[in-house]
Amino acid sequence: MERSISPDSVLLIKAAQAASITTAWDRYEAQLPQCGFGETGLCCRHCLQGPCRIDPFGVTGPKAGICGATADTIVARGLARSIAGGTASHSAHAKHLAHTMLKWSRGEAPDYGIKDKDKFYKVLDRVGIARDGKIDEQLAGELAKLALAEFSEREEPPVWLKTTVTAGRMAKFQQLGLIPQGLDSTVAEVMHRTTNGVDADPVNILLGAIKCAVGDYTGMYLATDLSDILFGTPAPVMASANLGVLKENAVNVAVHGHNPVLSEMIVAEAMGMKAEAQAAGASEGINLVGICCTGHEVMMRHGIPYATNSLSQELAIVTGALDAAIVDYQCIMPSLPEVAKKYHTAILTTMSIAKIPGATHIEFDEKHAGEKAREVLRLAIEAFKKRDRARVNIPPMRNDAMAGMSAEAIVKVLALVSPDDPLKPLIDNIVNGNILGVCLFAGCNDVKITQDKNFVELVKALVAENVLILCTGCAAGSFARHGLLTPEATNKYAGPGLKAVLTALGHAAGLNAPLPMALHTGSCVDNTRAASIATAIANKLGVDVSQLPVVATAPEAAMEKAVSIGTWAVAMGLPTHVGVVPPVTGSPLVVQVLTQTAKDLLGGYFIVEPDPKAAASKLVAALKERRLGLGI
Ligand code: BF8
Ligand code: SF4
Repeated sequence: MERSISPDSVLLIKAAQAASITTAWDRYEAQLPQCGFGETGLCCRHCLQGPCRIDPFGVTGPKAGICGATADTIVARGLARSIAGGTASHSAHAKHLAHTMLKWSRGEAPDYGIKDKDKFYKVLDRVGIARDGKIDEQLAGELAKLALAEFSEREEPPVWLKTTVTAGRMAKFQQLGLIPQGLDSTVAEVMHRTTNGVDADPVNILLGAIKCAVGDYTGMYLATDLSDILFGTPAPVMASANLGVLKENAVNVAVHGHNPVLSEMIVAEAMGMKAEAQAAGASEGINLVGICCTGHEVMMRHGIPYATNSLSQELAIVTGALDAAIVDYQCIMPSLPEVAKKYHTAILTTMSIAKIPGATHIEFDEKHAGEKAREVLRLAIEAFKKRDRARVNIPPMRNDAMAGMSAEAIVKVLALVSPDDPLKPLIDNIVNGNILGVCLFAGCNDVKITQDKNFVELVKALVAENVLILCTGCAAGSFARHGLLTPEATNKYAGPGLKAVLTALGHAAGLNAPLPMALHTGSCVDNTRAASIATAIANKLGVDVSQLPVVATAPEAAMEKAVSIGTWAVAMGLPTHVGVVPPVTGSPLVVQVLTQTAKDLLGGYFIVEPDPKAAASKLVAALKERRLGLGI
C-alpha cells in the first residue's frame, strides 16, 4: 500500500528509509497481520482472569469469556471504553482552560486575559451569569467555577448541553436517558458499568456510551467557548501549510498537541526573542510552525504556518531542520525522541500528565507562563546551534491555506450579504439546491489508509456534488497541505451551485475570489462550532438537526477522540461516515445498533465505508433523503 499521497510526506518517507529511521508506517508493517480478535473487538482484558477471546463463529473456540460475557457484551464494552477515553481527553482539555481562567480571575495567571469580550459576555448571558456591574475578573471566576461544576455529579443537566442544543434534541436525550449527570461522572460511569460483572446488556451499554459521548460534546463546546474568550474567536486568516514551511535560516520550532494554553504564550514570546535567535546565527529569527491540533489553534488565531497533520509528525524531524518540538498532550507519538536521537531536535514535554522517555521535560505553569515559554524557546535556540546544515532536507512544497472560519466568522460573512438575517442566504441556497447539503470533515490520519487519500478523494467527490464542506483537526490539516483551503480549489473542484455561492460570499467578503472549497472551522475540539451552526439553522426553521441535510465524516479516523466525536454526531442526529472499520464487527448486534437502530432512535447513524468513492455516494444519498424529508 502506498504510504501517503502528500508529496512532502512521500519525499521524507524515502529520506527516512535511506537513513534507516523507523516511522509509524514501518512499525505498522511490523505489526502485520494484526490480531483478528482485536480487530473485530472480540478480545477482553477487563479482569485478571483474561485475556478472553471469542470465536465469532463459535466453531473453533469459546462463545463466551470466562465470566460468561458474550461477543455482543465484549464488543459493546470495548467501544464504550474507547468513547470514555475520548471524552476524558476532551474534558481534560476543557478543564485545563477553566482552571486557567479561574487562575487569571484570581491574579494567579497574569499573562492571560479576556481577549474576546464580546464572546465572553455572550457566553455569560447564555449560561445565565448575571453581569450587573461586576468586573471581568469576578465574572471570569464565576464562569470558570460554573464550567468546573459541569464535570462532577449534577442534579440539573449540564449547562453547556441544555443551552446549546435544540429543545427537540434535549427532549429526545431526556426521553432516552442520554443526559450525562456530569462530564467526568459519565466517563466514570462507563468505566464502572463495563468492568467485570456490571452491565452485560449490549444495547444498554451502547446507550451508556452514547450518553458519555453527549458529555463529550458538552465538554468540547465548553472548551471552544473558553478558548475563544481567553485567546480570541478565530477570524479568517491566510496561512501556509506543508513541511516546506520550515525555514533554513530560522530556528524552527513546532508547537504540537492540542491545548492553546501553552502555545499562545509561545506565540506571544517568540517575536520578542528574534534577536536572541539571530545572535545564534538564525538570520530570520524564530519560525513557529504547528503540528496536529495545537497547530490549528495557532494557525486560526495567528496565521502560524501548519507543518503537518498527525501521521507525518515524525517526518518533521527528518527534514533535519526542526530544532524543537514543544508538545502538550494528545496525539503525540512516543517515538519522537527516538527519531530525534538521529538529529539535533529537542523534544520538549511540558505537561505533568504527558511525559515521554527521552524527551526533556520543562513543567509549564500558568503563573509563570511567559517565563516558561521563553525557557523552552531558549532550548530551541540552543538546539539550533547544533543543527547539521548538511543534513537539512526541507521539501519544496508549500500551499496557501485560509483558516479561522469559526461559526461567528461564517455568520459575519453571511451578514455581509444579508445583515438582518445572516442565516438566510445559507438556508435559501440549501432550499434552492445550489447547496445540496453540508458535510463536516473531522478526524485523524490512520496508518491503515494511504495518508490523506480518503480525505482528498472524498472531499473532491462531495464538492462536485455541491456539498458545502466544513473541516477541523487532521481533516483540515490534510486539506491545508493539499491546497484545498483556497479559492483556486473552489474554482477547480466545486460544482456549479456551490461555486456560485462561495464566489458570491467571497466577493462580499472583499476577497475578490471565492471562499475556499472547505471552510476551516478549527481544531478537533472545535467540532461543536459546526454543530452550533446546524443548531441555529434547525432553530430558525423550527425543525431538529436530525432533519437537516447535514452529515459528518471521519474518513481516516484513528483516535478514541474521533470515536467519541463520531458518536455524539450520531446522537445529534447526523448520518456519520467512518472510513476505517472500527473493532465492532465481531458483534452483528452492535453493528446493527450503530448503523440502523440508531437511526430510528436518534436520526443519526454510522455509515462504515472504507472506499472514498462509495462513501461519497452514500453521503450524497443521505443528504438527498434528508432533503426529501423536508420537501426540498
Ligand atoms: O484532536 S484529528 S489525530 S490531532 S484526534 Fe489527533 Fe485525530 Fe488529528 Fe487533534 Ni483529533
Ligand atoms: Fe474474560 Fe470476563 Fe474477565 Fe473479560 S471480564 S477478561 S471476558 S473473565
